[in-house]
Amino acid sequence: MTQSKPQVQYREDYQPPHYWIDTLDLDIQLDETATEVVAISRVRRNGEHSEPLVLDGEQLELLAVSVNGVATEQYQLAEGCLILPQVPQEFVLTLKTRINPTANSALEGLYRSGSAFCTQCEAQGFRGITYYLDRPDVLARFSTRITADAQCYPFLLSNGNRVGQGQLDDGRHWVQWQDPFPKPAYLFALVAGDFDVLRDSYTTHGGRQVALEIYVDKGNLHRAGHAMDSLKASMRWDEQRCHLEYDLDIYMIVAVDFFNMGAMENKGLNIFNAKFVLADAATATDDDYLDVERVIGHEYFHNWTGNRVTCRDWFQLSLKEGLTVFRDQEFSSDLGSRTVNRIRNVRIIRGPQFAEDAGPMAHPIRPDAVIEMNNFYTLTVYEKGSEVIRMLHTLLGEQAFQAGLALYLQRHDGQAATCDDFVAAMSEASGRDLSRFKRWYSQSGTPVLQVSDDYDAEHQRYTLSVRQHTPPTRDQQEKLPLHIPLSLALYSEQGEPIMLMAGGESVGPVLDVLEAEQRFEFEQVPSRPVPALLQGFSAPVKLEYDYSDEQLSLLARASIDEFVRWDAVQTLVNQTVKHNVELCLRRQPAVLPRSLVDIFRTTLEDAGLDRALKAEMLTLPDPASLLELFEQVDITVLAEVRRRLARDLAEALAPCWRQAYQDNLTPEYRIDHQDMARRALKNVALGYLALAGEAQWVERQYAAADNMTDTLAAMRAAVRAGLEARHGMLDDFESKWRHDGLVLDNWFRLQATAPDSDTLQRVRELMSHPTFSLGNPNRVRALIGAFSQGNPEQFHRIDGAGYDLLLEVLEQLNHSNPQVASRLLTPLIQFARLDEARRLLIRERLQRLMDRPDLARDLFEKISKALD
Ligand code: B3K
Ligand code: ZN
Repeated sequence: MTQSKPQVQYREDYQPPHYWIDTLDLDIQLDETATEVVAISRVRRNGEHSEPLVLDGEQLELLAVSVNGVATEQYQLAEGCLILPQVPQEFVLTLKTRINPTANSALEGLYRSGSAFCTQCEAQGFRGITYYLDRPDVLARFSTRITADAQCYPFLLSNGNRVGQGQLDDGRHWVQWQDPFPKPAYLFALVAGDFDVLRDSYTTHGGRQVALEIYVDKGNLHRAGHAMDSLKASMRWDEQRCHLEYDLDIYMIVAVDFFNMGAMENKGLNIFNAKFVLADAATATDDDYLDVERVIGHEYFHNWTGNRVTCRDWFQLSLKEGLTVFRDQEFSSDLGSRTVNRIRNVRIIRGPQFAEDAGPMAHPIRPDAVIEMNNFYTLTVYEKGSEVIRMLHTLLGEQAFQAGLALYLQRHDGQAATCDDFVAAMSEASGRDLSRFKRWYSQSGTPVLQVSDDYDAEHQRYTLSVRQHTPPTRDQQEKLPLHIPLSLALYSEQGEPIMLMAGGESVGPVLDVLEAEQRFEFEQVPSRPVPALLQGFSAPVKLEYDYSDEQLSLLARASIDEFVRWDAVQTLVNQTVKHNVELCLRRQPAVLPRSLVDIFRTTLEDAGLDRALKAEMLTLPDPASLLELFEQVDITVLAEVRRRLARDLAEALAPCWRQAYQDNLTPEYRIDHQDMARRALKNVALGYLALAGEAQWVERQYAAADNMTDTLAAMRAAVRAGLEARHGMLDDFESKWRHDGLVLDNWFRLQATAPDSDTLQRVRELMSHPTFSLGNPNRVRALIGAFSQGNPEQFHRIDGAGYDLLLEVLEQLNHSNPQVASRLLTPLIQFARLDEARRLLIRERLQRLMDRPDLARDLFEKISKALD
């Protein structure tokens, strides 16, 4: 909660700390409402100066201060800090503070999750536990002694190794932890509670025996197996692909119900949102299984990219996050389908990440100015950050990339590094000049790549003209040309690949686009080719090339690269949607291009295609990415056009959908790629059958389903198509799963995203459901987040009632959990593509929030930019 005007911090202003802290010994006496923390730091002046020691601290009750064992009153308390004006060169500082974990609804620092205690310290939560130099470039060796009631809290966990424990006379017990690796405070963790524990072990390549422990709520042990398998797979993958091994004797994961985001990579003690740990056939979908694997991998990979080498300051966040997302994407791709993984990641960039670039929060992957750091855990820093790493991988190749990664980790092990350090290591290991490439770190916005071509039949010469520009963003008007890897293939009109020849020799597929305008010439091209541009989405840009329907059909059918096939279908759908929106505005009937129907049919009939890929090819782009095709559009028209197109495809291909459905039934539930792919395709077919009005398939599947994937797919099909049967299914589901919040989140989500005109009213009713609580971020995201971000049509109602609902929720969360509020705000600030009438409605509501005297920093930062 802010009282004074929120301050902007600038990347350029970075200064090394005035003091170092080498060790921190914590003694934490846990109590639900009055936890006492004794923090003993060895402090050392950094260089010659007479600056005071300024420690960060929030919501703390200071009980005692001593320097070298002598109590002192030579200190001042100011907003958010404790100042010690005159301190020795080196000394021991002892602080005693008191905190109230039960009152902590923001879920940052030390808080209660159900009946357990847990922590979340990234980015700046540690200052809610004690006064400290809460910045990532101060690395200390931590030891932690936790004392708590033995009956309520039999497990007392922290980072590192357990080095002592004991029982006290008053029914309390204690455990002492020691972490041998120096770390910044944001990686500190503590958990106390009663759990079931799944235990296993892993022997590293180098022979270290590592105890693996997963802590879950009592009764959930049978849902932890997949997380354990995923952890072992992650450890193996990092050894095999990156030659990186684990470095402690124990690795713990704790699943909690109250968590602001997905999970946290605290050293040796990951804390997870239970959503990304628990999975069994009865309660988890195929996608949930993949998500658990991905997030377990992500947090594990942070042990090297994040923990052993951390960030110098928070502006460098993408140094660990972009790189670790790239690593988890590679992990998922090596274990499953590379193409399907790529498609899913690209959908995120083209939809919500591009929307972020177009909105008031546009920022480079390494931001320049921040008010509230939690606002910068964004799709840009994470997902676009990962695209930047992927481009490096594309430019360098696997071998040089791995050499660069190894050099970076070896050079900066135990340090807090910068993005420049990373690029320098990549450049040195590969010998490549990456100076222009570095602009990807400093420039915000979505670059546009305009490509045109020319074929000279007489000389068999093919020329590509490439122009790049990045439209101005709110934070940055001037943009410079970037180094863009443009992956290209050429096909003959018969669909045969044409070898790329330039300067008399065969050349690779990746063109280095470096200038605002550039031409690339290819020789010995026997006929006018069809170009497959930006293969694999080789750069996070918007591509503009005037493809004909015939060219796209050819690529969709014949490209050797599976991603290109998917992308061609998407482009064809995008072009159809754009055209139909124009027709609709002119009050003319929509069209269903023959080429699109044919491509859908040949895709379904292609026996050689992976079924999971087919499922992706036959899925229409989501509304968010369609929105990005327009400068401005009436969202109702867009939703109507999309729905109409889906219905037309459903009807035009009804026999094919029936066939695909029947061909892909799985006799029993198995979690392997083949069966998951079958279910994915079958359930896409089911969605179309429902739209074609064939309710019997949906009802039959719901009744017979023995797994959550099929159950939810049937419900989703019924809800999306507005089938009468949806009511019975939803009621039945609720009565079966009322006791399980995580499962019931699917039920909230489905209803919140229903196309029905009374959805808003339904969402209001669901807010009074016994399992719903504004205090639990998972519930809030499942109901309010799904409605406002996953149901653009109903959320953006022209009467403004959708906005009012979100506003009410935000006003409450502004007090209790600003971080969650700030994430929910997204659809209200991303109005760039909306029509004038809706923008006005939104602005008026934003202004109401802005006028609040108690507006949290998190919301202030975004709203002030949006209204600017
Ligand atoms: N590093 C954490 C995210 C922390 C978010 C703080 N608001 C999880 C992750 O990216 O792995
Ligand atoms: Zn991360």
